[in-house]
Amino acid sequence: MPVAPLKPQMKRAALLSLFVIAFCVLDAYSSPRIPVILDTDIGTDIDDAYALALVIASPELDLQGVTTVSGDTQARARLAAKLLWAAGGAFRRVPVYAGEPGKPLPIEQARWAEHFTSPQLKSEKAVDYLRREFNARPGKITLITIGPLTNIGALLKQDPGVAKKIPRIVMMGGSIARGYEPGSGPTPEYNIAADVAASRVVAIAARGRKSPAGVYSPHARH
Ligand SMILES: [Ca+2]
Repeated sequence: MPVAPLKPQMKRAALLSLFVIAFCVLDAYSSPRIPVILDTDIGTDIDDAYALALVIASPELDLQGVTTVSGDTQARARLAAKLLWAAGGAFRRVPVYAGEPGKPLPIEQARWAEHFTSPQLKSEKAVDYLRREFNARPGKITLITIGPLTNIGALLKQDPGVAKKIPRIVMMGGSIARGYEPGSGPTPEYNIAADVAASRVVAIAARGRKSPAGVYSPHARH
């Protein structure tokens, strides 16, 4: 089956995703096997699948779990789980947790994993998993977010004390110096604008931290 070429915006998003994860890898170079949790809205644009594939291919990262966010989170969880299953080995034991379902959105890739099931698909809610993990291993696990911040906002709202137990958040989010198009000004960036209330909770939690949440935006770097 022929693969349709990526739209320019999807290409940019894919490159951004690779950049974000690569930054995390470089930062972790002196400390191999950084434990990470990936929070993703995999399934709409292709960039999140690329990002998960890159995490899988990065021996510097020790993927603890995947949480899904936005729209049909169960379908997104099946996609992530099937990709991890295809990777084989220890990745078949990486747990995947769906977040609260949100407003229905097109998930073009969902058909690939429509009937997929595996023991790594967990029934525990994503926010409960995140709260349990960060409380069990304070200061140890880096959080990578490449979707709207709904799960993270809910986590910090339910348990504000968990913020100091997350050493770093590497986030795809924010438009600081320019927007999506050449010459455009700062634009409400999708992952931030998709859940402004949650983004605000995360930003407030990060304020004043010694190691604040990292926000890496391609628009700020062009
Ligand atoms: Ca995404």
